[in-house]
Amino acid sequence: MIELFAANTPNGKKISIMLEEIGYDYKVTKVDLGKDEQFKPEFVKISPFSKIPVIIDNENNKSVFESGAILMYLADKSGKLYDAKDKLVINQWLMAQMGTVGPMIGQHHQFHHYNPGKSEFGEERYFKIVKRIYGELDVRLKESKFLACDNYSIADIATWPWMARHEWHDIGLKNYKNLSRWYLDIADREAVIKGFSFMDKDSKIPKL
Ligand SMILES: N[C@@H](CCC(=O)N[C@@H](CS)C(=O)NCC(=O)O)C(=O)O
Repeated sequence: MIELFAANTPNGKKISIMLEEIGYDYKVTKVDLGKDEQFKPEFVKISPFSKIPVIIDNENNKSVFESGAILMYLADKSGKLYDAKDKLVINQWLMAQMGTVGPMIGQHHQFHHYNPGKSEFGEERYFKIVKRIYGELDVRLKESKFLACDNYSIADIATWPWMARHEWHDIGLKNYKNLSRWYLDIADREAVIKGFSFMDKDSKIPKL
């Protein structure tokens, strides 16, 4: 049994989707970020930067923080979605999500969605960066079925939940043919549908 500490955000959904994909039993503990629960001392012990997601593996009592590290841990443990022959390329696309896709889209959410009108500079800067990321992902997905290789992997699981907020981005996912094809293919997976609604049973994946 895995205990998942999370909130209903793209970083949280990466892990619920992964747990559904590998078919593990898991229990979700909600960390209410609006109530600053991430700063509670008992949570900081397992999450030194006070961020979700975190897991505790009850089999060995280990805790893991950072979504990329959690995905690698669960992939290694289950032997799924992280093929040894593709590891080098999967690592690159996973790290690109962790270092670029997530942080930049996260800033775009802050300026464009949550705080419009507060900073013209911030809105323009992150709109432009995220638009560029859409284009770059589209180019990659023209040459490759999935982000890292021909097989669905933890790199796709890390990136997809960020694109599932495409309605907030106002960039027009449907105009990016290859990115749309990848997005919709993954959106149809049973594990993704279940993992997406892990905190809100009524939530539906947005289509194009
Ligand atoms: N690099 C981290 C980022 C996690 C992250 O930014 N989590 C956000 C929610 S999506 C959070 O916990 N924010 C609370 C805070 O910073 O106080 C990861 O991928 O796990």
